[in-house]
Amino acid sequence: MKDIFACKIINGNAMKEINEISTKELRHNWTKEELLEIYERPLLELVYEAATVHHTWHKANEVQLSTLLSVKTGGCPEDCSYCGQAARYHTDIQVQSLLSTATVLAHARQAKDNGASRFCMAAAWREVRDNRDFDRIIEMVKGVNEIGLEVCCTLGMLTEQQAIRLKEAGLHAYNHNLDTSEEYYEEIISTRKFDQRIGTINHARQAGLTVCSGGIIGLGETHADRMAMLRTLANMEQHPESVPINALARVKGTPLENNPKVALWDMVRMIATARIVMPASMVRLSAGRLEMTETEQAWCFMAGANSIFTGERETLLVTPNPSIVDDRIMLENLGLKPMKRTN
Ligand code: SAM
Ligand code: DTB
Ligand code: SF4
Repeated sequence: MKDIFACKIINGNAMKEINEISTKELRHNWTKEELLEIYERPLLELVYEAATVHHTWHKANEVQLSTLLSVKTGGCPEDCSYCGQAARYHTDIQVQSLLSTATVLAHARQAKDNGASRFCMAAAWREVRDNRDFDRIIEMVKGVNEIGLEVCCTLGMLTEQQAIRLKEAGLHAYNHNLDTSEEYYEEIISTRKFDQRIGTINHARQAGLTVCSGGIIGLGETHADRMAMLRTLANMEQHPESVPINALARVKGTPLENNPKVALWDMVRMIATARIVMPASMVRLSAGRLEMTETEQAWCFMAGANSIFTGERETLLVTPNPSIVDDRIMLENLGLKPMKRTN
């Protein structure tokens, strides 16, 4: 009896400690050591803590459904070694110039009918140019906003003026991933610098857009690189409102096509750490879901992921993604429901 009582007190104290962690204010001064210590905790302890933080800050039975559409595909001048859309690699993708506004809006309506609350338009551009294509993107942003979806764009580098134009058209979020750590960056991309990524994120912020920024694991980086990337995000003056965590989608013809598949527990640890250090943000389980079972994805939701890309096209940009039917079944099985718009 005495032992059981003692055990209860110990559990009570442990719970109190976790609750203190999870109700603390947002922090912006994480050290690499702290992040690595979190990431390397015993797995179940880590997931338990991340789940506690998740439950404290969010409705843990809700998942944001975001539909991704590639509005301009392939032919990109950059050399991102993971990307199937870089013109210099010989991949099997179908190059597609900028879609018409009508086509994009038809996809957006379909996405809304399928229960999505967010619509993300992606272009294989190095940067936005002030030309007619950008005028068309502005039209698309207006149209998607009128349909009643939270609009996100990912168009490459951006000036503050361009970000302001997007904001005025009704854009909600700008996606610009760090992709990897500052230290590992030049191993993966040589045609731009890590600082330029930060510059674009700052331009989006200054224009009043929300920021969606995360990265990819499985590029050959170390665990310390992963934590360095998360630290850059977590120590921003304002945390990105959404943090996509992608497992490398291995595209034939790219320099990383033969990289090993990302281990599930690495994905779980990455999501859990992101959840703990940026508790108020949406953490998106992004590329890599098709190679995961429902059970494996459930671990990611348990670890604090609360957003996915889904849609009737069954693709991300150029690689496959689970079907909307399979996703519905999964959400049903896990007792998760689609989140309503956040704004
Ligand atoms: N061209 C723009 C840019 O790079 O910012 C926007 C589109 S780009 C495809 C958006 C993001 O998708 C990249 O920053 C990267 O994080 C992710 N991505 C691209 N290819 C990927 C792959 N093969 N596996 C996982 N994530 C990938
Ligand atoms: C993000 O973080 N992941 C998405 C979205 N933002 C643009 C893209 C994933 C791409 C996966 C590989 C492909 O289909 O090209
Ligand atoms: Fe171009 Fe973006 Fe792909 Fe890099 S990630 S090659 S910038 S489309």
